Amino acid sequence: EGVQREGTGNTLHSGTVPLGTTASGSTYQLTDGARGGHKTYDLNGSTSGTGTLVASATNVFGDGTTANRQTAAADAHYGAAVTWDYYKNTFGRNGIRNDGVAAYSRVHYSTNYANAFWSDSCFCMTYGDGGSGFAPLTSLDVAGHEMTHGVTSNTAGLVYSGESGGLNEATSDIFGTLVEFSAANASDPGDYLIGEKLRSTPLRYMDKPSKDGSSADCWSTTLRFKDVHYSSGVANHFFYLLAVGSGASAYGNSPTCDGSTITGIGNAKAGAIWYRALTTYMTSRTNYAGARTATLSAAADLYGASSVEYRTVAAAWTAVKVA
Ligand code: ASN
Ligand code: ZN
Ligand code: CA
Repeated sequence: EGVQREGTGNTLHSGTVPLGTTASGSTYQLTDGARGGHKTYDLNGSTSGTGTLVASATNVFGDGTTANRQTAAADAHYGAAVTWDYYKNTFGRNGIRNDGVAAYSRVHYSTNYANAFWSDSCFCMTYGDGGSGFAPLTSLDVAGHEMTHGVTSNTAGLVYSGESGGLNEATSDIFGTLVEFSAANASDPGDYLIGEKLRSTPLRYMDKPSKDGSSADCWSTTLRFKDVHYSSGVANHFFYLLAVGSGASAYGNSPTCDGSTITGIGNAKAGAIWYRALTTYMTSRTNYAGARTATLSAAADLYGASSVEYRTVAAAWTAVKVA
């Protein structure tokens, strides 16, 4: 029910953006009929259920500050839309399960909650308001990161521990970053940092993951014992080298682990290789050695086994010590 409309969101992280809304009676609701019916709910501090579907009399949501409780909803609704469009326009993927059905988003989870998470059981994303130095967790890269956990669950199914867990996390950082780039604007121009809009320092750095103090830049036999958010570093570093290359650039400085030099092939090709590897070759138990094989197979399919793209995949894995 209701008529599809284009509303406006005054977001915290992405400026003023269009939102897919639905007119119902005398109000407008955050229901995006153009993208699988994606809805955004306000939990109002609860940690269960769906709370209230976000509605406005004016078809304008939020004021760009946290003083207005619809601002976080506008960010989340926009993040879901950009992520939907990225997967649809880039890979022809129709939603997280590729079945045309949208997940839903929940904002204002709990109190002072400085995290966000995807859940397969509700098929939904949830965002905390942050607090103590943390902004609401509704930036585009985090939205793309969380929804990508759903894509991974429904494709390779990478187990969330050990090396496969690190690859699962890296897959979310990679596509969260590509989602952010896909909607680059003055408020959020695109970078290889995760969560740079949330606090004074980013959560993670893809160019040199060890800048966070915990993540690994290079593969080792003990990598599998690290938390998945840190063992992801090696694959994030691989992806940065593949897309951008080694050495100083506008986006960072990415020394290789073996002193080699890599010339990047760009985000579009690097993303296509990772997506094909994830959806065609990786399985629930793929480890780093398996990720090398999977991405090489994907690169061979897409560009040929004697292509510069194939050789750069091999060189970038070797550069992070995945032989
Ligand atoms: N935000 C975190 C993540 O998506 C939540 C978690 O630890 N799973 O990785
Ligand atoms: Zn994650
Ligand atoms: Ca970012």
